Amino acid sequence: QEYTALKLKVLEWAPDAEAALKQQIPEDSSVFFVPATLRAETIYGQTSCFVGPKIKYGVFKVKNNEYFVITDRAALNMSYQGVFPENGIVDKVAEVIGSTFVGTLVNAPLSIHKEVRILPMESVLPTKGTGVVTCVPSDSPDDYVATMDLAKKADYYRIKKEWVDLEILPLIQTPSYGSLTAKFLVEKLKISSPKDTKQLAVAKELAYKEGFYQGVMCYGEFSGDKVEVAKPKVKQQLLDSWNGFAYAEPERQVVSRSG
Ligand code: ZZB
Repeated sequence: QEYTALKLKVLEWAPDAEAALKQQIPEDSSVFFVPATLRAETIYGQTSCFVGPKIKYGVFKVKNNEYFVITDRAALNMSYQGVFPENGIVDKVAEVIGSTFVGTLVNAPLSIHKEVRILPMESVLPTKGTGVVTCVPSDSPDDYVATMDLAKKADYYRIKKEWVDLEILPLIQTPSYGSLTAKFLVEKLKISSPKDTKQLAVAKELAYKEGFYQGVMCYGEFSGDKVEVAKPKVKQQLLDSWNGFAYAEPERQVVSRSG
């Protein structure tokens, strides 16, 4: 799988995260949450960024003053893809449980919503991508349902409702599902909870197919282009502006020598 990794720069830490990290990270450094996506063309619609609340993340020093928040396994994979100065070697400066980050404000590159919050999502897999997932509720059924659930139970999740109240704008027009594919499919398949994983997997598959083969961009610089055409262009823009980089997942997992 070749993903596009995005760099979401921390603008303001949640208090717990600040307390956990202030000893380890110099004040003038840039720290990035780094979600991996297969759908670069949807990043205009980022409304938040998810971490698994129980997942263990590392804060890795990438180069002078630049740090990434990702899982250990993603860091190790990246270390063989030219992300760190030395092949196979990573410099972990801190270890933090996902829930600690909730409420942190980050910059979402190219998004309509420039500043978004780190929020918890139970279904984030520690074994896939970077363990960080950017939230695009217009086109990802998982993200749409997670967002609705967070808004409904803001107190339970200990988040502010306004962190999930960002407007969901149409990015991609499709013949079968209109321009808000995720909402359409979630309602059509009567999915009411993030726990409805079977139906969510069906919705995701349908959304991928329709978006890729039939979708036409209705927002952004490549408005009017088919998704197939816009996807590599958005990806290239992200690479050129250093807001993203290619991240490949090995077919067989790399195992660290110590573990
Ligand atoms: C933005 C986005 C916009 C995504 C969309 C999807 C869609 P895959 O491999 O087929 O499941 N993702 C990435 N890492 C994780 C993880 N560790 N745990 C859970 N979800 C993860 O697809 C990869 C996609 O799953 C990624 O692309 C990411 O969400 C999420 F409009 O990023 B995506 C129809 C899907 N639409």
